[in-house]
Amino acid sequence: MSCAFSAVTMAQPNPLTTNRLSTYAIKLPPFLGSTRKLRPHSLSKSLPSPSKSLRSSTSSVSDVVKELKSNLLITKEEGLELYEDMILGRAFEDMCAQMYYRGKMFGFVHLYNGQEAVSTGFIKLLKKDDCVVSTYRDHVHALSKGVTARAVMSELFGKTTGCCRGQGGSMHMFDKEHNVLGGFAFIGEGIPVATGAAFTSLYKRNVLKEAGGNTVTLAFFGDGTCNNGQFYECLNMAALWKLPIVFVVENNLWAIGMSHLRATSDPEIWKKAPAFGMPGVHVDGMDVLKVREVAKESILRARRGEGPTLVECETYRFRGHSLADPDELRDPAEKAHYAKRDPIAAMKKYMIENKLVNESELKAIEKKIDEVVEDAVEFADESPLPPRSQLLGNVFADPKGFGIAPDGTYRCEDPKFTQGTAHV
Ligand SMILES: Cc1ncc(C[n+]2csc(CCOP(=O)(O)OP(=O)(O)O)c2C)c(N)n1
Ligand SMILES: [Mg+2]
Repeated sequence: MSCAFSAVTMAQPNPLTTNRLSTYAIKLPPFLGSTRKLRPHSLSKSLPSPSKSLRSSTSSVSDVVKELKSNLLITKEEGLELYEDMILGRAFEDMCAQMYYRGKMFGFVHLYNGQEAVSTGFIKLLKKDDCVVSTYRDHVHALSKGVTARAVMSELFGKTTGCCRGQGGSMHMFDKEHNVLGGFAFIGEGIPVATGAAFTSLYKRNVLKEAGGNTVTLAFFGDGTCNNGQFYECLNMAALWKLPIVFVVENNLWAIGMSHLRATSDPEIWKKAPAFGMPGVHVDGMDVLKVREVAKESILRARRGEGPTLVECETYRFRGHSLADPDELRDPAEKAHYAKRDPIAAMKKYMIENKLVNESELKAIEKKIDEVVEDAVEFADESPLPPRSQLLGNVFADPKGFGIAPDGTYRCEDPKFTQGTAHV
């Protein structure tokens, strides 16, 4: 499918130059389970809909993905790897919920349940040197990239054994060894960082002629984030410089309690890509095999030096926005619809029906992962808390600017430090 993306997104007639718009029937991709209908803003009633002409300019890429179905064959080993990674993500997050409610974690904690096919489908194709940039919903991206459950759990417990020595917490997973370049609490904040990482890779390859400078960066972010300016600025820059990056939108249809269909002028995010001269793809984000097919091509495109791709994965979160959210705004019918499309159950069914594995092999994986997660909790619980002297470490590029008193001691070592910093 090497040119599937470009065939769909680039070769369509330009609505600005053709008079025959009506030939290209409006075809909204099915926002599968959403019970919401697009409610036009009152202003738009009197205006011709700009999104209408945009919609008519391209056909749905989900059709292309459907055509791939017959090729969605994986080996047993690949299937088991994908299954194990998704089970790890799910079991880890379920354990986080338990630990959060037992008071072991602090601050906001955003879980990834339901979206596992996106992380697994993309990240399991990466090499160690490739980079991942995430959001505040970042635990599972870090796990898929190879950060250990111990390091992620300890980070959540605020312990020194965490991947950021307990200083980052749930929303700021960072791991140099695995090139996890951060979770980011401000939405959209990670997109320029990912764009910079992709630029670094290109610079190393083309200017410094470094061997191995062929890495790819994946930027993950949500549907709500696509209404932020940084998204557009980075699409422009990445397309202009043909950066080796894939922009992965995890469209779970909601931004906290705001429906994507109410907040976005044209809810089909993938269609924004051709405006920047890059392919845009819409894929069923509840199907790890479909995600993986699209991921393969977009990652390869980036590695071949053909530039960025925008991939919109339609997915759903099975829990509230964060563990502090009672999740009362989403329609129970919508939740039930997506619960039936659980990506883990679907993958299990696929592998068993295709006789790739038997039930007991999958059970063995589930048992192994339960042990990994239990071990992570015990490890995190027993790990030490950071010393007070670590408070300002890694906060300022030059700690002398703030953290060190004129006599050379760390200000945070002052016994009165925690009473407030204004006087120091
Ligand atoms: C710059 C900025 N503005 C506002 C917020 C508050 N905020 C936190 S999460 C969120 C919604 C993001 O939704 P989406 O991008 O769809 O991600 P999801 O939570 O669905 O994964 C907002 C607006 C923020 N974190 N950062
Ligand atoms: Mg969202």
